[in-house]
Amino acid sequence: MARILITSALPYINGIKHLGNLVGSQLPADLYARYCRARGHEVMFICATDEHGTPAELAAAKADRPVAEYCAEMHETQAALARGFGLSFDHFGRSSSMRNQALTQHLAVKLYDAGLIEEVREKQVYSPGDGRFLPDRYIEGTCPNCGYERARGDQCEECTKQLDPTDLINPRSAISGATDLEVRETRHLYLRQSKLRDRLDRWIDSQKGWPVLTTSIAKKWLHDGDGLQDRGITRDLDWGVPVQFDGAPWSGMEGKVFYVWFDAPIEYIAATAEWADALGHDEAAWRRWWRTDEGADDVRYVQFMGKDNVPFHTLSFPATLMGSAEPWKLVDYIKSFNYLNYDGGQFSTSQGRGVFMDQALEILPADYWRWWLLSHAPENSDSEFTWENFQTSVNKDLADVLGNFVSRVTKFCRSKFGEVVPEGGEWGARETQLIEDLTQGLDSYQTVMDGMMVRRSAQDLRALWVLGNEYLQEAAPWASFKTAPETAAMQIRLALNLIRLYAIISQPFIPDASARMMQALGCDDWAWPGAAGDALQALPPGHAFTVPDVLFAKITDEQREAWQAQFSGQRGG
Ligand code: B3M
Ligand code: ZN
Repeated sequence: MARILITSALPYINGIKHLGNLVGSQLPADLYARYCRARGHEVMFICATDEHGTPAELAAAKADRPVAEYCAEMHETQAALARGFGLSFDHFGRSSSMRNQALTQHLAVKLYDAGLIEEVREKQVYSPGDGRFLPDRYIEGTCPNCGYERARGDQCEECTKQLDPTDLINPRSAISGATDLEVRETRHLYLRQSKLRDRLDRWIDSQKGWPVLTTSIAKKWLHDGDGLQDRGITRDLDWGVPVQFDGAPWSGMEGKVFYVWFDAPIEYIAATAEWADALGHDEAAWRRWWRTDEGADDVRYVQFMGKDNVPFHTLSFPATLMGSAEPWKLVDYIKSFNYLNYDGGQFSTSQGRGVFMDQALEILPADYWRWWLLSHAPENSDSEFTWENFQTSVNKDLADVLGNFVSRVTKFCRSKFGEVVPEGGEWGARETQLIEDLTQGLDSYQTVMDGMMVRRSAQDLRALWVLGNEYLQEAAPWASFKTAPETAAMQIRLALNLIRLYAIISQPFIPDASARMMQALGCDDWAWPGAAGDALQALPPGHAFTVPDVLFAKITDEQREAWQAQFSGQRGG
């Protein structure tokens, strides 16, 4: 049994997330967390809302609400949607928590003590029309790297380059559109990341088996020059972690807060402390996950995120932790994702394009979405959601393959043997063959799940479902029942046990359906199968079950067309 710390990138507070966001971090992280728990590991699965910075300010202003209230409400909304999707966080925290404030300020002091923070007089964009300094995200313009015309002052969404606002070509205010921007002088704290370049470089080199997507982005920022420039970690904003506080080694920083990307990853740690607080545990309870001097040296730490977040997790956050000279646990493996597109274009929060988490759950239960999203996760390249593809995959995989197996087996048993597991004789040659195939299939499934190969895992799981259908087709208990009812009984006993095995191994993908299968089987022994042959003996003859309601309803052409039309434009309301 291992101890596994899992964090998902923190969703911004600025609105309900779309399915592209979901599949880029929270959902695959949940898949892995559920799997690790099912395998008997001790898991700490952490997520939180990322509540600071200009995204929060802008969204609150747009909603005409005080930012603190806006964040509190939107946090509850996002937490409810996370529950709706079955995301099994041990804690869903808030980066605006006092825990995060204290830890962010603490780490800043440690970095200062280590000579890694300096005060810099810098010139910053001021908008006379808006009457304020414009933080990075309030400035839009053309990316100097790729020419994308709607790049923001902190990062180009198109090419992932981290930017400074003054890099932008033709900059304009994102608040008012004003182009009469001036540059004025102000003071900020800078993190001297460049001093850590060699250490980071060696650390990244020492990581074994990271996905190419992760290391290539990290290496690019280390070696293409400007990824590891010293960066300002403070901003002229009201909402955020205050830079001036009791015991701060600097002065005159009133009215400034830490940059959102400085405090957001620290919230991974702080949210674990929030978890301990919520459960009334002591400090040691969370520190054993994060302090290598207090037990975290045997923790395996895995992060999930979209590719645009990789530079912050491979460079900036490790720089914060290493630079503090305190024994914080660093990430062991970063699983990163490309983008999911929507029906010939991009999902877009600002343009309300695509399907959002709340809308998805209004249409269909979470498992339908979980299955499609995970089995089409944008791992090796971008992938695309289309309604046709969604319909096909739900109808074929979930309804025809898994759902149909469960329904045929339970109904046949009820009609011939009643709602109890029948006895029958010993396994024959066909059953032995099936057990061999299941053993191989399970082995492969576990290997790819361990390796977080999300699509491959879905394929392997589906292949295991297919084995059951093939078996049923060939064994044909409805035929054997006529001539050899004992054989039919044995076949159905195996098949009922196979439903249990499917429930257990499918649970990381489709937890609700799995729970319903187990409930119908009257079983709460979720032990992960060791040897397939043993697992198929778990439900003994005479064990009572019930026939479950339809597990997965097929999506009709009419439904598909209606949804296609409903989601073709911008999100209403
Ligand atoms: N909120 C960006 C995003 O949602 C950011 C992630 C923070 S992870 C510490 O893509
Ligand atoms: Zn760009």
